[in-house]
Amino acid sequence: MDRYAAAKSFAFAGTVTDVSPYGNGHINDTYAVTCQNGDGKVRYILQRLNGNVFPDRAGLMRNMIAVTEYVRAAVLREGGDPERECLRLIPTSDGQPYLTDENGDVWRATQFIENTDAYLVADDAEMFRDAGRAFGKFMQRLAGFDAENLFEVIPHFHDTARRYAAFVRATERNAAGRKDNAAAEIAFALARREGCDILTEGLADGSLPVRVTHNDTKLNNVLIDVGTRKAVCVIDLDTVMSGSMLFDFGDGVRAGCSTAKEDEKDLSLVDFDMTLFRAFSEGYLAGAGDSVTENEIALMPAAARLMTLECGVRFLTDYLDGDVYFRTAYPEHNLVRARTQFRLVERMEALADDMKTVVTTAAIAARHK
Ligand code: ADP
Ligand code: GN1
Ligand code: MG
Repeated sequence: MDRYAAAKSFAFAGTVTDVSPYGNGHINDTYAVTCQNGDGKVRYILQRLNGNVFPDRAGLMRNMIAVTEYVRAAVLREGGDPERECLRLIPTSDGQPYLTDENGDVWRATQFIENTDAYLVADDAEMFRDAGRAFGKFMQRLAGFDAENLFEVIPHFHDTARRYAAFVRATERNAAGRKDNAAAEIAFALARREGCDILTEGLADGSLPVRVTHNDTKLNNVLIDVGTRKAVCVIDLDTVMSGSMLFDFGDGVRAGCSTAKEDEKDLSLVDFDMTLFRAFSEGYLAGAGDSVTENEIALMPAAARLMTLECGVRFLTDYLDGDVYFRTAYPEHNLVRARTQFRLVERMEALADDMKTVVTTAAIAARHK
């Protein structure tokens, strides 16, 4: 089904006049739908879910329905505006929460949260602090949600050891014949395999609490108000599953503390920004509330490095496999992305002591509020 036919199947206000590709997500096909409603225009977000990445989209949508209902109730209790602070699914014209077309593709629609933007790089530390607060708050709002009720959309999503095993298999398969082009990056990754199970081990032995986490906390998965520059709404709920707070904190740092875009080709522009790290750490802890444990705090710097390494390994794996997972714009795209991640890992290794000091200070500040 094409995007116009899909858009016309939803219970939008008014008549669909435009359906255009929107945003910078790597996974789903996202469109902005414009509808003419009387004299005004209303916009919606329409997405075709990636069936390769999400084989069980019915389970994914059950999660999304349950999570958005739960977050909406929390926003209402706090006196907030659920229309802006929480995604709302728009049903199809025949009252279904999403559409399955004749090819088996799954489409969903939500309200378009206007006057917001999704940023690839933070404009400044205050914006990034508030993004951190929003992601921490997201987890805090879901603290009472029973993780047992969540379907495991992508099993072992942040199991770095398994990501490494898949990576090693990809180097052996060399499916796209690209192994020689990536020799330096492969060596970089292999040299850092040890200790990659600290978070999964912590969850397994109970030294890290199992929480409901977002699992994809990159900066462009939180919408920022273009006027106030405050974080308005956490989006991209596809990977909400049980996990560690450190997945969310670490991935947020990975994505947002770089001085350059995730796919910057000029590595001399890619550095780890300690001011942004301080801001995100403070924001995240303030949002997450009192339940954060000492052990979680102690592992925050290591988690930032590990989630960055993991993401680099995933990009490199996809490069070796021939770009079968992440959306790419050119043949070297995944290799370029892996390089920026590995550059950040190197910088975090050099800055490890400073990162510890920042987190310790941020944790003390959060406790004294
Ligand atoms: P993906 O899984 O492909 O990353 P996302 O759900 O993150 O898909 O959506 C991709 C982009 O679309 C976001 O980064 C954001 O720019 C935009 N977007 C998604 N939902 C909304 C919304 N409700 N209102 C405004 N923009 C949105
Ligand atoms: C993907 O969906 P998106 O573009 O927000 C990926 C994340 C990666 C990220 C890297 C379901 O996020 O895990 O960290 O790209 N999402 C999925 O940019 O694999
Ligand atoms: Mg996204």
